Amino acid sequence: MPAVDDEEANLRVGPPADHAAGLEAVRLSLANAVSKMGVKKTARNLSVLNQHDGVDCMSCAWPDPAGRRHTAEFCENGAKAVSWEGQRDTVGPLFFAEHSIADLAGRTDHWLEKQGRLIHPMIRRDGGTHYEPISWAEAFEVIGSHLNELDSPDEAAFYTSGRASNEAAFLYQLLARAYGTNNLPDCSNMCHESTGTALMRTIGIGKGSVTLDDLHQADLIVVSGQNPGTNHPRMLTALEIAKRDGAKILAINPLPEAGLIRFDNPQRPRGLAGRGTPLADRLLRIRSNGDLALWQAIGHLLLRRGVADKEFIDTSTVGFDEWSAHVAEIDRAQVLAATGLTWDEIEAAADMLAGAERIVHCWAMGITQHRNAVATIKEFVNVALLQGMIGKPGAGLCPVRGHSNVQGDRSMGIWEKPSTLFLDRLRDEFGFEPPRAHGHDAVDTVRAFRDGTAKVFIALGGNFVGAMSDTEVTAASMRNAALTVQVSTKLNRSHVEAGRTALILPTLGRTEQDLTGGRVQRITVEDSMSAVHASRGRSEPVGPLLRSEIDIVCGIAAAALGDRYDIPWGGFAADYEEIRERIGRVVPGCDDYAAKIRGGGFTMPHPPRDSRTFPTIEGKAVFTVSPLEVMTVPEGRLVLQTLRSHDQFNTTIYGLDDRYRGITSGRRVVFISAADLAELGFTDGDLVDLVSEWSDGVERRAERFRLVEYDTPKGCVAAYYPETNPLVPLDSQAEESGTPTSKWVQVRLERPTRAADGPAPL
Ligand SMILES: Nc1nc2c(c(=O)[nH]1)N[C@H]1C(S)=C(S)[C@@H](COP(=O)(O)OP(=O)(O)OC[C@H]3O[C@@H](n4cnc5c(=O)[nH]c(N)nc54)[C@H](O)[C@@H]3O)O[C@H]1N2
Ligand SMILES: Nc1nc2c(c(=O)[nH]1)N[C@H]1C(S)=C(S)[C@@H](COP(=O)(O)OP(=O)(O)OC[C@H]3O[C@@H](n4cnc5c(=O)[nH]c(N)nc54)[C@H](O)[C@@H]3O)O[C@H]1N2
Ligand SMILES: [Mo]
Repeated sequence: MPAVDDEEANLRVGPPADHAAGLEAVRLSLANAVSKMGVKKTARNLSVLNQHDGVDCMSCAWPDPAGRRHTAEFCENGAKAVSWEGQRDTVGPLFFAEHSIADLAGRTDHWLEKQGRLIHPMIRRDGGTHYEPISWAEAFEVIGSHLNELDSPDEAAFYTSGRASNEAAFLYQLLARAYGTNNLPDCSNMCHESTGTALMRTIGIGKGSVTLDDLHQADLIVVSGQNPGTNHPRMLTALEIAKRDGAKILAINPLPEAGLIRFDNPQRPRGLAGRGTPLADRLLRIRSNGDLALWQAIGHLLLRRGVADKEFIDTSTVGFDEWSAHVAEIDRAQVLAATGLTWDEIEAAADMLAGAERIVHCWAMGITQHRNAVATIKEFVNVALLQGMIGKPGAGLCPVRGHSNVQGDRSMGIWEKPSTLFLDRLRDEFGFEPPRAHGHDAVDTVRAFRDGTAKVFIALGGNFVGAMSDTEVTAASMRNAALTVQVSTKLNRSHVEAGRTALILPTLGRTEQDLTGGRVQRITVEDSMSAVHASRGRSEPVGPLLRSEIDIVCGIAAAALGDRYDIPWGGFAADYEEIRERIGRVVPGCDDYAAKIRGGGFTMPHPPRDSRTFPTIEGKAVFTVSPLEVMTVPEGRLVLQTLRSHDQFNTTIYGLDDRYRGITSGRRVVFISAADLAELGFTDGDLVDLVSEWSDGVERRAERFRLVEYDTPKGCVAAYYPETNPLVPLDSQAEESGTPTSKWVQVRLERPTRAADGPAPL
């Protein structure tokens, strides 16, 4: 029996939870940590998590409180991330001798990662069936010679996942640009790219404008398209603090996510006992992609009620007249069709905004991964500008980032579209002329390998094949590469769907002590609210051959560039302070970086937040007009959103449960409304294939999912990623930002084509 079906054999479905966290979460996180790491390592790792001079939790980018911290300043899912990294099992040469790549390719993502930590550099030589051990020196030579044989530097791509430290990211972009390309795709391209695009245009900087204090002081917090109970559990503490001071919460989500309803804070005695604090005062159960229409309607209603911060609009913005003329003419029927809400519900939401003085708008993937995501975010901005909610205490825009250092990586220059200012400063510091042409983002990278115009793929972390859309196309494009290099901690899909020559380079995790160059090294990270600080791992590395990401980047750079420029790669690896000195001279907003880090960290400047100055072309904040378009699907078709369970970190599957949604021991489920079940002639428990439909006529199929009757709006279904990534067409992208539309895939349901004992899908 194949691995996939085995894993799903015990799938059970129960009622969803009505609140998040609590005692159960503490019990589960500790039991899990001890089983993975043992008692001593658990104590060592968890006691320093998110503490001053401790380890920055790598589970998400939520900020740490400024003053006094709890002794347990982490959440259930942070503890899972730490245990997963700290796992004692290892995957070395013996494992790879036993398992051919073809064998590994037949395993699930869960199985692959569960095998343990990678501890030896490995190579699949051209034509080989297995990975074989290789020395670090030869691995670097292989990379150097491949890079130096390319016809153009643009035939290489340098991918980054958002866990890389600022130091590693800074050197990595330096390597790519000194080598000669801006092909620096990253996980942001699949994540908050739409946010960056919308905010750059409207407020002049692609980052959120709030601090944690602002959240605590807000009197209304809007949470759109986000499931904080699972993905940013420590945000619930901030919501609870704000609520205690009288704040209201407006949540907008197709699903009644447990963490939006009630929070049972495990860090407080009351939380341990009861069912905690009710969170959302109003939960708008919006249809997928209804948000643009909703925010235009809210803008319309606020204007009609005369709500406007006239002084702010006059002094600090442009475009108000055009925007207000546009939303004055709202088509109610269109809004109701798009949102699936009643007009009364929308009025009630507008009342909440009209009655508030300090509003924070939060959002995540439910907003950014849609075709019109950029327009939707611009609409939040319009409403925030109308009410003057930027650059004042207790108010602002709060895109909630995913990976723990995804924002820092961007600050450090991981971007395929770098600014002229950044490149000029890089040139002045290092004395070479960086390439100016924009590079490939994630989707363009797949296209380039598919079409053979790119040949060498290097990944600083992540799981490009597992995380990207259109899995079959992405996997085939990577198999087309002459060389793929994965700097990784654990085995994943990208190691088995790899180039003709393929390298796996094992690296230290953030919880591990980094003694590169014979000294205790720290790295630095930036959180979702632009606070930058150091992190230092404490536990002993799982193997003696592991190298830090920084050391690996320097090794690649030395092999590829030799002494082409006067860049002291060896010196950087020996002392990370040297890297921080350079960051301070190159990265805008990071003056005296090394000194500030030694002093405990700092918050990056943000002109709109700090002084209501807007570095846009107009020199002011910009109201923008977006046509209202209602996205629909034909009769008998459904809109699929692909999301995370409570037991995964992106493509890393910790376990097969989704406690808050009532799922145990399985992941191949589709959440669907009773009305759709009835209309389409299915019942709860039926097995179906999901078939996505796209204008290219290609049939994309994900097989054998169990239907789960669930409280989701009619026409809108949900299933987990990455299992559903084969359904997202490569060309289905957000306008302007290029993000794959992971929250909007048109599908139909079919009775399974494959018998239970047929060959398994991936
Ligand atoms: N434990 C854990 N933590 C994580 C991660 C993880 O996988 N596990 N991933 C990290 C990363 S990289 C990221 S980016 C974040 C992701 O954090 P989230 O954005 O919370 O992640 P998703 O699971 O994709 O959830 C999307 C939410 O948007 C809702 N939604 C879907 N479509 C729409 C829509 O059209 N409109 C509205 N209003 N809502 C919609 C869904 O119902 C769901 O609640 O979390 C980070 N933190
Ligand atoms: N359908 C669908 N697709 C999506 C999404 C979705 O909601 N739906 N979400 C998208 C989003 S928001 C994101 S951010 C991307 C995520 O895309 P990625 O960031 O590429 O993927 P991850 O699953 O986070 O990467 C997991 C791998 O990272 C490696 N790793 C872990 N820790 C470290 C470390 O410290 N150093 C190094 N070098 N490697 C490490 C391990 O080998 C592990 O297997 O996926 C995107 N894809
Ligand atoms: Mo993300």
